[in-house]
Amino acid sequence: MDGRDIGAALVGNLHFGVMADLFFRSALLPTGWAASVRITVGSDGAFADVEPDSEPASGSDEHGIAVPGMTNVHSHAFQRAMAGLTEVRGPEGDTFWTWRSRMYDFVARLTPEDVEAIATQLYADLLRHGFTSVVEFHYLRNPPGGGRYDDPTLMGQRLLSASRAAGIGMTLLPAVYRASGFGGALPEPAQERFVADVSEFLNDVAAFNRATKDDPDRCAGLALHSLRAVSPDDLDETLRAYRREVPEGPIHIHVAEQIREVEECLAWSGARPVEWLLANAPVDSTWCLIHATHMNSAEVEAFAGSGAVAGLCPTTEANLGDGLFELPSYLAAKGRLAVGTDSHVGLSPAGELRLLEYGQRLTLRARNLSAGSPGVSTGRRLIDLALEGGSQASGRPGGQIAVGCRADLVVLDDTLPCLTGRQGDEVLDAWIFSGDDTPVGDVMVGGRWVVRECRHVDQDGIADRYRQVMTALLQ
Ligand code: NGQ
Ligand code: ZN
Repeated sequence: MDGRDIGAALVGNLHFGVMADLFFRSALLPTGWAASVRITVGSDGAFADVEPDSEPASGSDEHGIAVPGMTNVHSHAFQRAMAGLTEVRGPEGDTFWTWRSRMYDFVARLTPEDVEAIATQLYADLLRHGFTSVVEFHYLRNPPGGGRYDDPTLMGQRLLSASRAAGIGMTLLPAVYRASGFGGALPEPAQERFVADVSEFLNDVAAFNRATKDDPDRCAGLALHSLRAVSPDDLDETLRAYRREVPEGPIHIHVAEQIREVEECLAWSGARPVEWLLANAPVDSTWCLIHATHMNSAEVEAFAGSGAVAGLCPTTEANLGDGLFELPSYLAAKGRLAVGTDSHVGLSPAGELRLLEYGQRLTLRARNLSAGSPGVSTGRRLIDLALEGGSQASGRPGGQIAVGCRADLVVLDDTLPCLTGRQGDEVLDAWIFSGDDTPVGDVMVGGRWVVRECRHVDQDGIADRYRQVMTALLQ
């Protein structure tokens, strides 16, 4: 069953113009927690009506606790297939850079069919944990060894197909990748699968914009892989052309993830990566800076003031030995954030937010550091920030259960032990801080149920295909 079939099956049961008529014991609305909430979804897949203190309509579904669906702001889908395969110590000390060599070896074998099967399984798993959309930072562009596919956008089209099959919302960002180091150093042989001319990347953006034009659950944008992979001239040329076509489209870039990257940037330019980027690119609220781990206090202030979003990926950052984001000072400066699962060693919003807070607790030896003010729940604050920042960075407004927004929501099952007796924000704190079992019961994207009772609606078919692909890859 693909995404379209899921929708057709559902519309068939309801009267014309309404895709779903739902009732929740409680729901997190823009105004806060509300009880006895009746929600109608229009045939366009957007919320048509949200009524607190209501009675359930006769025949309408009754559910537990509704919270807005969250955007996963950073994904390289293919890396999911390597999770757990890079944890054996190598001959020298293992680092981000030795991991990257292993990743390049793995990438060398992947076909478009492999990537589609891996991405579909990943997206189904992300949905099961409560992400309703994903920003795919797409740089595995060319065939093994280099060259071009007949359709140079093939890999990106496969990612879009995977998102449709799983039923997850998507922002597809083709990533400009031109160089192997600061200042335009020639790419390494292993990077031939990623590189192309600036004009080719701009064609990718145009093609993905066309492919998603009539799809309210998908859109395209632009990524710049990193300041290591894009020289200042290429950056200027790309941004000028992109802005002519898409004045408000999202722009994402990896920045300042590793100390070595900071040192190389300083040696090249005299400035640190975040400092250089803010001084040399028009960073504003359409931008999302991925990781931004290593910042001094001036960079923290300037980044927060730009209105851009910090795309934080705590489980991958921990796995790769990156370091800790400057969270307290960034939040004090009113910085915006979102979370992503990046290499997919974690799959859940709760897992990312928990590690974000725990990293700070471990280093600062204190508690509830993200909450900001007395009386505020840590889980609520983190979820509010990630919903708002995720929606901003995705270029697809949402992250709210409100009339007119896409009907993306997550139903937490309050019959489970971990949520027993929890009220209001305690539900969110229990979701994040009570362990690994996910209380996500059902998930809706654009008005379609894609997860029911903890299972993806096409779980078995997706897993069969994934198993075939992985068995062949790993033999
Ligand atoms: C990536 N991943 O593009 O997959 C990168 C590693 C690089 C993360 N930065 C490659 N987590 O940065 O050169
Ligand atoms: Zn990344």
